[in-house]
Amino acid sequence: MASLMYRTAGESHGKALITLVEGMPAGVPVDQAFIDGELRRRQGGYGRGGRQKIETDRAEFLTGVRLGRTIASPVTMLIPNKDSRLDDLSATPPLHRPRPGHADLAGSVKWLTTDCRETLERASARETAARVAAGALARCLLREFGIEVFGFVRAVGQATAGVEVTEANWRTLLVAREASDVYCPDPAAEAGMRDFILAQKEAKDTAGGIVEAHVFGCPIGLGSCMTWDGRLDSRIAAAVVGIQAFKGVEFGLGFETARRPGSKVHDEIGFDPAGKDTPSLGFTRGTNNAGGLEGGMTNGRPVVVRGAMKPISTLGKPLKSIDLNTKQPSEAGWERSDVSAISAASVVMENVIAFEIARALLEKFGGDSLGEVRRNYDNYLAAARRLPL
Ligand code: EPS
Repeated sequence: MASLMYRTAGESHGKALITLVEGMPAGVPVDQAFIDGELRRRQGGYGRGGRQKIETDRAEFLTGVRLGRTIASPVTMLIPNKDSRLDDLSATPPLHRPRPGHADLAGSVKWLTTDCRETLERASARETAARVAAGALARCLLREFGIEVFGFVRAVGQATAGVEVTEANWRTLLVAREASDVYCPDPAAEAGMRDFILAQKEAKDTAGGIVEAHVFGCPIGLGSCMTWDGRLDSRIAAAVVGIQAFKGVEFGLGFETARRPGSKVHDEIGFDPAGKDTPSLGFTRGTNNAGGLEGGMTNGRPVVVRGAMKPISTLGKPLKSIDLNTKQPSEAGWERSDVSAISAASVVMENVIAFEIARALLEKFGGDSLGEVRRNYDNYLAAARRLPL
């Protein structure tokens, strides 16, 4: 049985994006409408450029699924690029003037070329569609165990959503988020976010922001403190900072924990027998400053992650750069892009986190079929409830 992993392939203006997912157990119901819905959500959001009017992303399953369920073989999904023009030099001409903040300069030197296009086509955030497909497929498995993920835009410019997300209110907030074209469930903050993005558009500038995700329903003990790369927070951090343009990640109270004394940080432990049949086994916490992770393991509280995205590096009013062929000063290259992709980034973060949770779930409860995973999951929770054995 392979451990759960995924790879992607594809360039922004190539024929298609491809996702390969290995290690899914047999029998997981594949919710095509949900996966395509996540792909559609990733295409949206205030501040997107012209490309999203061209594409209608949809995952075509090439392998690994029969009659709507996984069959344990590697799953491949194909997302066609309608704006496919990589082999047409007039449509995708060489770009010699690297954009500060983009992969252009480092990639061109690394691969010994002065044509930044060879790097930028793969570095492009278009590739995140393939990651969303992987994460959304993983969520089909997570749902079988009552694990749900909710992501949204927390801050853009000086506007910050004031909402507190809880297990009790997140579905209501989801409805508010769905009604928001910035993917922010706080209407007051949303207006400020939109204003900031519009101001950048008018100034031919760009915007980043902060996105947040909450994972509900994880049993205690996913991840491990035994190895650095078995720590679930380490994996989630890598997955989040691995998203194009992400520069930071924090969990729960995050960087603020470093400024406070321990008594104002750590979440005191209680027990409520009424909750003993839930995945948190009845252990309670008054606060969730740890963001649901202690010692690199889930502790029964929601996993809370924030990611910081820098502004898009293709500026309508280009920054100073040089021409790689002449080494003379020049403006950075410009081509069609987004003013802000922060709403899309919230969808991407939600789904890459989901994939890491699913990977940890299968490491703990792994089996060749969904039924076997479920039995392992149930046996573990039953044993944990019986403690002390
Ligand atoms: C991107 C540039 C733009 C974005 C793209 C990321 O593409 P284009 O050059 O075709 O206008 O739209 O993002 C997507 C295509 C997407 O689907 O998210 C870049 O340079 O990173």
